[in-house]
Amino acid sequence: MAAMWLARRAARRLPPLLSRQGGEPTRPWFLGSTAPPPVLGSPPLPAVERIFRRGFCSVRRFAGESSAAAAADADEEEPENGFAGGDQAIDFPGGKVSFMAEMNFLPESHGERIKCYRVLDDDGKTISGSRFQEVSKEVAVKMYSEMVTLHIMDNIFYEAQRQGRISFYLTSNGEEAINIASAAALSIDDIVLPQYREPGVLMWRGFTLQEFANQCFGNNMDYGKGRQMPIHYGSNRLNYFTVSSPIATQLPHAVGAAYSLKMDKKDACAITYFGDGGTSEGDFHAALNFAAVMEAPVIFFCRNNGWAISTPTTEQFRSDGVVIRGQAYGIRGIRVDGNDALAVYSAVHAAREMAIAEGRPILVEALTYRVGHHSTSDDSTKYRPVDEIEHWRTARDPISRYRKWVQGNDWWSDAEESELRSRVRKELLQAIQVAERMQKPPVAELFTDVYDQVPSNLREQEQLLRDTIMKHPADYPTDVPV
Ligand SMILES: Cc1ncc(C[n+]2csc(CCOP(=O)(O)OP(=O)(O)O)c2C)c(N)n1
Repeated sequence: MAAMWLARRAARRLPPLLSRQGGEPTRPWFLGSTAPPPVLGSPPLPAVERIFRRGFCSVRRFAGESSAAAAADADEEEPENGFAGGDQAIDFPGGKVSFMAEMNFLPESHGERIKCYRVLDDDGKTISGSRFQEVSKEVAVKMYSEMVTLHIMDNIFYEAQRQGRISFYLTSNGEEAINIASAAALSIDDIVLPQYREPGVLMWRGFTLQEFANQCFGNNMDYGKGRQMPIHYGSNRLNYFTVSSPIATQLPHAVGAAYSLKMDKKDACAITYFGDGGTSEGDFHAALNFAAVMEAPVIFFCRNNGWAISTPTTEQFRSDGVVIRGQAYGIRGIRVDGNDALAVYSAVHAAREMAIAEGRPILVEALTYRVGHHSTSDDSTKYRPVDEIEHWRTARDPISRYRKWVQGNDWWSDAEESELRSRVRKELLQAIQVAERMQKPPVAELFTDVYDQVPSNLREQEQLLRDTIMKHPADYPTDVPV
């Protein structure tokens, strides 16, 4: 009976919506939209109207209502959603859903953009009323020192590439706070699955400048045995998966790693980093969905730096950034100022606690800007204005902003600053010299570590490579033992 009544009420509400006179419907068509509602029903009759008229009429026929009975209902008071009575919701698979009589489409946006959590203002002062995780002097100073170290390492390795000493490099310029502050909020037992612009996380965990240099020079001490391009760092010891250049492939892996931590009842989570460009990959969506339904303790950390090589975010997605998408998958999230070390630290600290204690994924979107070129293979001045880059490099620099706060607490001095900078520079130049002089892994290593027993086709390839090197020695590096 209730269903019949619902159908009758729905049918009765149709005429104003589909008015042939072209008058305004009585209710907003698109929730929250400022655009005028479309007027359906102006001649010629649009297909959608024909469908709805047919649909609603057939419901009335099914309900077996007479027009007299419908007319008798006409004066009844209407509730807000167009329905009255008890049966306004049905247990569909997935839960109870209420009905509405209006054909209201969900809006494409909420109008106002999701707010961004921030602790430090542009001058490095804590914003009044801001809530953040306390940091000890020791941690605060280590965070600052490592942000500076990362910046210097980037500049020196970048130069080394320009001098032809390494084949490739990619900086984290402008994203030092994201790197170091997020790492500082984690525990060493948390498993990191990086993209490629997060070497600071590894640095925080104790990867030495010499280890960074060994990887970039692909020498005998490189854990990847020289088989990868520079910047593909990884460390078993430090729970840091080897960098994955194919975008977003690390995200589903992170969900699996997090789920295994949960099964083992470990007091740890997984964290995976990715850029705004990575969110267009299918792996991003698969990973978020899996994490939500499996209740995996994983932190999805998106570095939304505005650019995916030359693709700006306006061409990447039309959603309000990335954090909003968490909701669609049933994942809690926060948008944070990625150039504010204290905000990043506090958000990741809280995310980690929730992920582990409640067994759930958390999405963190850090808003920032890629100050450097995408990599040494890129010239970003070809596709974005130089003054935009300069603005972010100077006025919005996360390092100087955080320094003001640390120095404002009397935890840092100008003398310490110059001592740090000259020490790190010296250590790096020394590390590069050592790495450069060290022998390269022998050719044979190219074919190991995948199969327990090297299969015959790979042995053939190895022989072919040796023969080719012997035949054309000038085309091959002399420092790789054949
Ligand atoms: C699956 C895949 N597609 C394309 C590429 C080429 N590629 C390398 S980096 C990059 C841009 C990634 O941008 P984003 O994820 O925003 O990270 P960012 O470089 O800005 O830190 C692309 C498209 C790739 N490495 N992997």
